[in-house]
Amino acid sequence: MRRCPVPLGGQKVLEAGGPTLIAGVLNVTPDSFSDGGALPNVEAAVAQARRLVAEGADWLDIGGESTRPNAAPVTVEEELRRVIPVLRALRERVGVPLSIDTRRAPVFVEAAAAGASILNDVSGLRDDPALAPAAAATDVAVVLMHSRGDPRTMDQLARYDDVVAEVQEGLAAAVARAEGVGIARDRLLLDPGLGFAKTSEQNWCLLRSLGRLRSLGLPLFVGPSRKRFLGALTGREAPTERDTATAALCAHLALEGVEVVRVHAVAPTRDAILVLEAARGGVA
Ligand code: HH2
Repeated sequence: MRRCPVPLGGQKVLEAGGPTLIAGVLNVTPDSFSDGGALPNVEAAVAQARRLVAEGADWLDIGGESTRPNAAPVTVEEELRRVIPVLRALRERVGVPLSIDTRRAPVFVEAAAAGASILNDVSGLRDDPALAPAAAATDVAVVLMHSRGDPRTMDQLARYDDVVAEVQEGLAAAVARAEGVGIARDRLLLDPGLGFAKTSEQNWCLLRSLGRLRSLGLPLFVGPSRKRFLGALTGREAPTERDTATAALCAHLALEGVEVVRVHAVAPTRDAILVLEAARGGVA
């Protein structure tokens, strides 16, 4: 069941029954788990953004704080310093919607003014009580991700009796937080939060049960890219060696009807989705 279209900013909408969109990751951080330090300045970020769009990215997700396990917190000032010049530069130069991957209201507010039309909050509006009202005051779409604790504590919090039911409950609570401050339901996307307070087995369990998360009636956004559970399965130690695994999983997710996948390497995922759809007769 697709509850679309979701407005993504500009002319772009997430169409009901449309193709799976690819959100390309643009991390302007020194310490992200797979690409930290790769984009040391605005020019490098713009060049990478253009590459991702040329490879087929439908939107770009800009983040200035690593949320990998045990990542050191950054100050709001530092997060702003990292993301705002990049958003300003991209607004004029790439023709796709921009999301801001942040847990903090002041970063969101400035990011929205600088061109972000989507909020991607890995805390599902849990961390900063000022973030939900700030988002409600705009017309942005909001990705509500399930997580527990914070980057320092999440690995210890991966304990569930029924991971799918508990993630579903957590997402329902996030939807209630959004609706409670007046964010319309048709602006929301839901994300199971792979790797955020989840073991490999719990990630696979969620991936096999996306139908149950669909019962909340909202589009799904899934971010498997280069994560540890893919390394554990394939034996690929280096996160950058996990793009084939990522692409294969994203092609499966596309066939499952997932509306958006978030990836670092856009080209392999785009090709894998096209090939699997063609082989299954999904495209002409
Ligand atoms: N994963 C990461 C960051 N943001 N947002 C959503 N909605 N879903 C995800 O699965 C997700 C996310 C972690 O990946 P990355 O940005 O590459 O790493 P880091 O947090 O180290 O910057």
